[in-house]
Amino acid sequence: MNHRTSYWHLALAAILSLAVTALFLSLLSLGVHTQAVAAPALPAQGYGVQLSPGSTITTGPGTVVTFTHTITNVGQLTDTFLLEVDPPAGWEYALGSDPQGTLGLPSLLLSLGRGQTGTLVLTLTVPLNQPPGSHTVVLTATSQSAQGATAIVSDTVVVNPIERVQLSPGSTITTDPGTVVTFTHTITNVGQLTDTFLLEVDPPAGWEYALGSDPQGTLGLPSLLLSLGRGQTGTLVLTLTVPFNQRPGSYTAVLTATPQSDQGATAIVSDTVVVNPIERVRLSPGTTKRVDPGAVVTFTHLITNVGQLTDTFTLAAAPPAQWQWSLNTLTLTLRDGQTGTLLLTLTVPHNARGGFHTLILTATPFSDPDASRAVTDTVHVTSYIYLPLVMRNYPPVPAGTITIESGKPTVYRANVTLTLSATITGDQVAYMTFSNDGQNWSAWDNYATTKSWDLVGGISGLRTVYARFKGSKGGISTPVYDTVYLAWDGDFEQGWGTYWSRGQGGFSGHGTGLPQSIVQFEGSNRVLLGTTTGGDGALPVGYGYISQQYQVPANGRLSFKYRVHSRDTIVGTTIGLYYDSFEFSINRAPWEITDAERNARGCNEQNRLNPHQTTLTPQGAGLVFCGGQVVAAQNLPREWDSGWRTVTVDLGAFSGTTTTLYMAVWSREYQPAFYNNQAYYNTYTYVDDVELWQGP
Ligand SMILES: [Ca+2]
Ligand SMILES: [Ca+2]
Repeated sequence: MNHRTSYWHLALAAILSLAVTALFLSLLSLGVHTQAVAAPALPAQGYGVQLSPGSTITTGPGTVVTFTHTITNVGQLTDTFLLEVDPPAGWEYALGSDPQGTLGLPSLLLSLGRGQTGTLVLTLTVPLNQPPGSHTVVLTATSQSAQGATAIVSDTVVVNPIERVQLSPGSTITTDPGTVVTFTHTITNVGQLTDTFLLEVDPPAGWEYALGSDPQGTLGLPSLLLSLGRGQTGTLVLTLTVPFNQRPGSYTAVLTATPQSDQGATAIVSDTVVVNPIERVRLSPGTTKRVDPGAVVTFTHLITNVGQLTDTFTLAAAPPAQWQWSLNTLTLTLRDGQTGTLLLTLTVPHNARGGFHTLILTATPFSDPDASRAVTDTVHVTSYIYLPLVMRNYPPVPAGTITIESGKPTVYRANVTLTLSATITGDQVAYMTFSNDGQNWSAWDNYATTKSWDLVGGISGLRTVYARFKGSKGGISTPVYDTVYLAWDGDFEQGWGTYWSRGQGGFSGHGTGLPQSIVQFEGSNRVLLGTTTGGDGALPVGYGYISQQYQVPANGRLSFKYRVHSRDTIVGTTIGLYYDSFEFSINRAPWEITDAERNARGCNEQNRLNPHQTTLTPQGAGLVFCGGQVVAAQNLPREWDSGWRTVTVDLGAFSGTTTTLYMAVWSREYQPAFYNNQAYYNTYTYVDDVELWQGP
């Protein structure tokens, strides 16, 4: 169909379906035209026309595209507009309108009343052999009453290359790390001739892949050449191997087919692999329990470490809003393959609505927070609509909070001050009771906002205190709790206490070792390792140390202050042997540490000695760092004071274990003249504020 037949077709439709209207409009158009001719002096601003903006369509050769515009008579009077189209060279087109226009070949005349809007439909046929590119068609509307009143818009057709090859669309597969996935595509030669296609794959970085075809292609590693007759369809099989250590996420492989007859007519599709997190933890499924309002309900779950290593899991619950809950533990360390038990206790509010309420329990592995798992438990609360409201809320139940030692992360002794806050509606909070384990409770005390309390004994570690409150009418709150880290006598203000161990010994079978004491220094009690007095030639030889065991919580951190004073060198700059040092180690006693380990820990490197305001992350038992100075022999003795330094030690590698920390000072000599407490150049160290806490 050429543009003329299209045009006639539109005109014929108008005549057949709207003959009366068309006749009327034609007469009206004629009348306006006559008026314009009769009154050429009428000012152009009395007339005006607007066209809606142009747009862009992307298509292939041989297709038909349609652009629709609105045309508005924005003049003061009825007017007739001449509509003209300037298409790309050699393109057929047709223009129709609503209301119907009058034929003015090859253009269109359209009459519109003042303010009236019409619709224009421009149809363009892209030639079959049109090269790819962008082509513009211009549509002009010109007032027949005032020649200056004109509107011009452009539409754009972006022509794609001629299609020669088609690939079936990509798809998405969800899988686990370490698996192999397969995507199958069809490839069709939609060109006019037999053609050969170069098939290439762009896989996610680091992934292995393979590409096969039916019919068989020719290997052109790392690509494939496949010949297909005109209209022939083949099958492509893309195999991707997800690496074992692949992080979770969405990954894309791009498959490209390039016709060798026309390299611009490439077909491209993408396949997507969604990689699940590596499974590290498994929770037994959720259950549903039916209970009355006010009831306490317990859900039991088994948690299994299905990862490859010992791991610590953080447990969290998302209960219905306003519901109180507790878990028997908030962190749990399990060996690989080990299973633990979780007890989740919920208190259904007295005013809970009847029906189903859900609770989500989440376990997050410390080793890989992306691999958390969640299960949902459901509480079916029974409705008792016949119960009087006053009965359902009787007796009133208090709600409260407990804070240990004003919220400090660490305390140094078992006796702490608890701060309490409780409220109740329709009653008074009258009593309170406490527990160190949530099971054995103290006798009811009169309610007060503070309470002196003793944490449970045992070695340094995490402590929990629970509280319950009771109203004068007998309503008892669910337990609330707070936690604190007990680091026994880490401030030394009350002496060594029971949990610090200390000792001393010689070096290479000589000397008695160094003393350890608690001294007043700068206004506070500090540990002194070694002695501040004693002359050259009469100083002790050997080591002195302090140590303590800690039950390390999940994400445990230890910090302390130290200050080294030395007149000696830590290591002989020519002979490479160690003289005087301060040494901090975990699960390895001072006398077990070798010079090779000291070298490995940087004790002979100026910039690794005496760490300050830094976090060290030991991966296992052994020496963590050294303190001391490096001085050439000809410069000895040299007075040196490190000043107070603070280090934090990330005990993550020791989570959930009982761990022993050692701090030692050494005085070493290598010649018989100085053996047996005849050492030169004194070294001593202060230590204070040994704290245990939980990291971020
Ligand atoms: Ca102190
Ligand atoms: Ca010395």
